[in-house]
Amino acid sequence: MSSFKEQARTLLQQHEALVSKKNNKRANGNGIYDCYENPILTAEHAPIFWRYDLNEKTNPFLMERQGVNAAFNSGAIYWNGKYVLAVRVEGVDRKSFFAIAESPNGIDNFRFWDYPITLPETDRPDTNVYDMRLTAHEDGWIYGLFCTERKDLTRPDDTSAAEAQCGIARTRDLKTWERLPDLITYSGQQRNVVLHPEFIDGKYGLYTRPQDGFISVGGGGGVGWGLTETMTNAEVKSEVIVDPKIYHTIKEVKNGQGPAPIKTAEGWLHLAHGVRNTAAGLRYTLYMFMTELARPWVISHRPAGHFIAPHGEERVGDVSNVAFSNGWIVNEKNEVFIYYASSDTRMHVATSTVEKLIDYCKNTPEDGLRSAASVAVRNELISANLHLLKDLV
Ligand code: M1P
Repeated sequence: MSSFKEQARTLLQQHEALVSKKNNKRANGNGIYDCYENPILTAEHAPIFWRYDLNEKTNPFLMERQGVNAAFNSGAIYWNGKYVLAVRVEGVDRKSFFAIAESPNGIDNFRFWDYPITLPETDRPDTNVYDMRLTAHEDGWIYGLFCTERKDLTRPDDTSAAEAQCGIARTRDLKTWERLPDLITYSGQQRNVVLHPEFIDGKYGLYTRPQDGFISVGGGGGVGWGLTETMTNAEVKSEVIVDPKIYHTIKEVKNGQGPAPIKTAEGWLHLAHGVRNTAAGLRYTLYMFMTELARPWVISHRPAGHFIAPHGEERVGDVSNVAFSNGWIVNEKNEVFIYYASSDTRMHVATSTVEKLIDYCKNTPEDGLRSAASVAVRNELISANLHLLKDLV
């Protein structure tokens, strides 16, 4: 065999070993969810044939011709018994695109479909697309709402000036996608827009995140809520902030809805990200809240603090100190698979159950917003526990 063939075969074998690696649960979970030893998707999970020209004549050095930089912020859906992610894949050219990866068990063996999603453009082409939220809506369509980023044409001399808006596409098979006009709102820019899965009085409900600038939300921000008559020309005429950013909390600088909420008998479970500033830069963590069943925009339970924060190796990546989620899955056994990315680089899973997440939301104290209030609520726990200790040791 030629050395080219041998090298190519080695690449394929190494890739297969990575993709088929078993992912074991980590010991010593926190009772709320379990974490796993390995990331479920990385840049190296991208198929070899996406990256290398495998023709010896045109690529005698077997060079990686089109490198992949990261695989992160993935939408998720339970689809024909498979755990399916719409992954944000970022090439080394910094352009993101969406690609479907599926797994038989939700924890390992995620494999990309052969081709990334071919996403039609609008009349104003996207420069970059990312962070798709998948919603199987009761109207029968699967919607993918994502951020479409374009140059801010009002600032032609600033090569970093960008504009974020909500792009919308829909599909019935995750293969063929129909692009719809971008969402119209009256709030400057938008990112982290998520479609609620059920009609509200015959209208579509959207969680929004109004922002004044591209990175900074400015005077805007918070998780917003609005209604649109149609998704084919979606327009939210008025937005209300249902979960504001708050001083000296994990969502002090900005926040945003994660995936579409999960419906339970006791209300809707929500996952979101909150951002605070530090001397080392922004820190993104995930938090949860619950909303009323009939009014999914009204919060009923607000556990304090973060639910998932980047830990260990997760803390380092292209944008360090970031945990971000835009996808989770509940299966027929009410098990919940929380897909989160670390540091804009790779994907992980944490598993829990609907029952545990409701318990977490209902029984974790709210943020008292002052150190003294935090001490008071911790003292309640300590005094209730102290006389129980002797029975436990
Ligand atoms: O880099 C961290 C995240 O930053 C943005 O999120 P937000 O709009 O809340 O600041 C997004 O670009 C997201 O993709 C990214 O993970």
